[in-house]
Amino acid sequence: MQLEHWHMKDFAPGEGTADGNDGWIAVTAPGDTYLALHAAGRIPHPYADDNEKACAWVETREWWWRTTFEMPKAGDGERLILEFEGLDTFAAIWLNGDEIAASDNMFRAVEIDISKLLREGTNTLAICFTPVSVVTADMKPTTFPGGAGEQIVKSRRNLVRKAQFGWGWDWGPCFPTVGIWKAARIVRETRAVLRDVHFTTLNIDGRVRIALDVDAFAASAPLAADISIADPAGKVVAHRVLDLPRDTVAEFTIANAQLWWTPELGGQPLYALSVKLLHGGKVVDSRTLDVGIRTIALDMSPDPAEPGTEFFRFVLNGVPIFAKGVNWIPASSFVGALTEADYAPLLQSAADGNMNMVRVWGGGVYEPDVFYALCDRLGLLVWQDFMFACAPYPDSDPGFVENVKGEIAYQVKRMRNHPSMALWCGNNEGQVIHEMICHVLQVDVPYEGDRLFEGVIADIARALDPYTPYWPGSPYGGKLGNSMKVGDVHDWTVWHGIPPIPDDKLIGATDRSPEGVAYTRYAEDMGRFISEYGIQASPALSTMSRWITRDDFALNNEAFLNRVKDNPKNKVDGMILPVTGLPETLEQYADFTQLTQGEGLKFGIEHFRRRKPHCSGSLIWQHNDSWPGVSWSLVDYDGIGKAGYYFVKRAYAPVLGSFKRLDSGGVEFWITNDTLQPLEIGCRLALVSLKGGEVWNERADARVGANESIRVWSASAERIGPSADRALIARGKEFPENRHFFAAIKDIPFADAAPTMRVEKLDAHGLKATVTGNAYHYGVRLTAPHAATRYSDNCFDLAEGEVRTILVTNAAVELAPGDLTVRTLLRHV
Ligand code: BMA
Repeated sequence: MQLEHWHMKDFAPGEGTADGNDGWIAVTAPGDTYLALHAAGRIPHPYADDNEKACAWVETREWWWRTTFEMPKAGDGERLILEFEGLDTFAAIWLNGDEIAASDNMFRAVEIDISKLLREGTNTLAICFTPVSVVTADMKPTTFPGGAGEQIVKSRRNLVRKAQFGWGWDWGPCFPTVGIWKAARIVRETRAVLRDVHFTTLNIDGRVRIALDVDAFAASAPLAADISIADPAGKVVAHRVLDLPRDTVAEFTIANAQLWWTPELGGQPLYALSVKLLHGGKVVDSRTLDVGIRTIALDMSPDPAEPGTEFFRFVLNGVPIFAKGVNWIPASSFVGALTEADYAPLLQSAADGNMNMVRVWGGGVYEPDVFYALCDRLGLLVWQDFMFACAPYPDSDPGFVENVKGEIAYQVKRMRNHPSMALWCGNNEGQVIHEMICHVLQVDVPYEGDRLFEGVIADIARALDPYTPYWPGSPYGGKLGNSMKVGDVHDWTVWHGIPPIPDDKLIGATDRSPEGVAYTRYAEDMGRFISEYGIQASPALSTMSRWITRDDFALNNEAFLNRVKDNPKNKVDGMILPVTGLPETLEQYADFTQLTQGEGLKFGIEHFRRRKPHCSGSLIWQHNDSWPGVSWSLVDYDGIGKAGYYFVKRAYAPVLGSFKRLDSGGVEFWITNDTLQPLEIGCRLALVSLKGGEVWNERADARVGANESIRVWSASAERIGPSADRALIARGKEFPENRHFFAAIKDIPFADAAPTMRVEKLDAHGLKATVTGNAYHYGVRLTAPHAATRYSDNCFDLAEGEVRTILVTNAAVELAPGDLTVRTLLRHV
């Protein structure tokens, strides 16, 4: 029985009680206190205007949630288990006036046997949530060396097993949630239950293993497990009955196993694993799981072509891959209210963007089962951080460590069966911030957290899931934790101005000058795997204006600056100044920041992919938003892809054709082939004048091996005669068209005119737009007024006479041809 309908009420800390009928507000579980308050008219919408301040009182109150239910008592051989998948966070659980259990970790499930506690008739269940600040008030703080980093370890968040972003981050507001954020239910169990089913692929010849954990709490007859596996067409390909408790493990070899791949390498066939627990021949419990047959490994062998370095590359079914993806943050501050309808389009946009990996970042939450199931279906590998970020953690406090142990075991067991699961990672940026602080302070002390990330957590992850690699942190490797020679890199030279670490040494100091943060500095990054890098851009103006109701909303005023959480709030200026120049209006701000993000990420991705296999991964910071703010996201809170999303989609194509500028002024053209098919490339390189016409055009032929990146063409500066009004264009049927300019975007004389567009209706939810270039158009953007509209491509360049067909769909809204407009993004200052 699901316990969905609850009521909640707030009190001064220590004064709450579940009695009385006044002032209780309806709330659902899973759900969220802030949104329930808003629905009841107690607070304005937390995301609108500067209501963050108006909601600050919520975290200071004690919250009670209560519900009533009726449930027949446990019969012979039965028990009733009250199950909470997640309570946020310091919760005392009361049943019929008695406190029966307590919980202090949002990331652990709570299970209580209530068989003997139930009443005939109505039972009252109540949960008291104590404010976090009350609990942490007496705790000894844990800080970085010298007390550094106080501002990032706010509200003693690191002492509490609760989503760390709740107290605000450099992309999100401060809304520390409280309440029942995951499912709550009572389960009637009979005789015996399946506590866990663990599926593993042992090898790619189809050898798989299923291990069961059974709790036979009142067995009175023989127990058995009926295990079967059906292939994607539904045909049973493996079947066995295990005698329990003697046999708990079954191994099968699936004939002609269809392997699970990322999309550029193959399909995502899912097999249906079914386990039935039999007591005296009767089914008492069962599980069905979608599983995939695949192996995953992390290759960290020496890279002979770059002496002194090690690879950091994922190996899927024996094939080294280049990870193309994004970092994922919680899709709302109010995570308890998210559903599949929120996850599906966001993950689909990652898959549509030619991505094959998503990193679940450690400052958020372990995502719900549906998130990983979607990744399984879409072929998105998951780099899973454990939920620790940018802080030291009290790793010598036995109570804290015990709590973490329970959390890790629960979460690894919950997520390990997914074929998408590619890496367990200790935390986000704990070690690297510590090492940088030690470097600056010239001290040498161990990181508080090492005992967790090198010890406790590593041991549990390896024991419970020996077939998925474990990595202690992100970034990690080398003396300063952000080495280009070993491990993964967070590249924040661009945007934050943090110096790169080419040789286990910091080069220079933080430099936020336009030259210091220029996106061309990605070319200095010789790292193995770039697991974070990014550039901020405005969300669509429609997204901003939906949440900013003030009449005076304008560029850089208070209403606007509330949306910017990074500091200083004008950090973007240094990025865009040399690219597009500074904006004078909100409209220009949106265009300029979006184009700079797009150009910068395109530049970075192309550089990292050309370096394959020495670099084997690019994960952009960040895919999504938790609220309608200004951030590094590619897709804004309303689900609208920024220009950067489309730049990234093209640059992440399985086969990439990209230009590399040489110091000599010459240019090379490279093909990066991430597929397993060797390619015979026959492409055209054209030097065009942006005023019209071609200067020259030639054919380049090349053979590019499977999974290979090579230079296929080059031209000297003399041949090109680089100037602002020229562009090199590459066209070939194997890769998305690409181009190279010879001046900053702001200095290039692009046509102001929009291309011609013809729109046909395909069906109720689909349009086909044909756009034709009248000149060289830069950043052609198609727009429909509805939030979740999808475009097969957008924000692209179109040369004179060139014709492009774009499919426009919206699953929820009927589209009419007149809905679609076209313009070019860039407006000169
Ligand atoms: C990294 C991330 C986040 C942060 C981002 C942008 O540090 O791990 O903590 O939001 O960069 O600054």
